[in-house]
Amino acid sequence: MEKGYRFSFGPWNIHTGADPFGPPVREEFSFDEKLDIAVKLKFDGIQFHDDDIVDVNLSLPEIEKKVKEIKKKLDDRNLEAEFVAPRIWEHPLTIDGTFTSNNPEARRYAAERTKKAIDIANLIGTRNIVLWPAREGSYNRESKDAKLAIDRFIEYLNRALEYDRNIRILGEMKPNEPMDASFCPTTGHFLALASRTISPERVGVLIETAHSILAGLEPSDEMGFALSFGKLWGIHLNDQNGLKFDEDRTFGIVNPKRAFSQVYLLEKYGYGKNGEYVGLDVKVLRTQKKEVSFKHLQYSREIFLLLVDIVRSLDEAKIEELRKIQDYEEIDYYITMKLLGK
Ligand code: XLS
Ligand code: MG
Repeated sequence: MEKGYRFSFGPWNIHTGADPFGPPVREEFSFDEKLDIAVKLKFDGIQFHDDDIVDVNLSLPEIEKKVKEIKKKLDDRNLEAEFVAPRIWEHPLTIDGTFTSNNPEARRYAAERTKKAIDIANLIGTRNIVLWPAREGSYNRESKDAKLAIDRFIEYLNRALEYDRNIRILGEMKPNEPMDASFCPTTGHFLALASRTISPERVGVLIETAHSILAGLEPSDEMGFALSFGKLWGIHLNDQNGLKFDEDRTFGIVNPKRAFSQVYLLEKYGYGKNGEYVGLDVKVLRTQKKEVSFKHLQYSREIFLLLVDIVRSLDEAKIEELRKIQDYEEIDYYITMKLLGK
């Protein structure tokens, strides 16, 4: 814990630099090395996809054995699994999505794979299931039925909630990529959908900075929305330079003021006090050499903590007063000067 916050990242955040347009440019760190990097950089938790932990095609006893081994590696390093996310978007059956696919086999696959992810989550010691519905959208409007897609989305969530009465689902919504348009593009959409499930109290959100920006929204406003509903159970902090592809840059590196706004709100409403992690989802620049390919994690954490200091140094009464007289020019100047160290 530093300044009251616990930090996490996923093993995919340290990678070889392969992208849709080119091959790897660095050697992969081993799983154990990645855990050691987490310890060295003072992280407390690891985020997982189901298959980051174990080959999901193994038999149940084999899965149990393997997950136990991984759990021991975490315990030995004083690390915790923050969540498990079913990676439902890579199977050949799911080229056009899973639970919204027109192919009933793909829909069945989604349900089964998610049950497996839930079993793995239980074994690794977390009740948090993160759902990024990668391909649950369309390339062109008439390819799928947009109303039916939402009904199927709810049915999928219900099956998971029913399968295990203890898990919680954290929806991580994203408006596009790889699809042209996602059926459930934002936090608000997902919470509306959650209210129609069999256990709305076990459905919340994980908000990723870049995803909000890609939806043309302010990440801190999305966070405020979820906080007001008591539903901000996870975050993926990063940064993004406008409406492009999902860049997953170091937190605060593109737009420090936007990063500040997120920390300001998280700090004000006690994010983390119920065990929530400050999660990162950041990509290494392709140009980094292997031995310096985790600076994005180190600096994201560092920038977050520096912003916490700035937030804590603010004269809240002054901000309240300026809000009262509606002198927003002065608020902007005050905060900008603080960010510039004045
Ligand atoms: C992709 C998502 C993904 C999730 C985990 O855009 O951010 O990485 O965080 O499935
Ligand atoms: Mg993410």
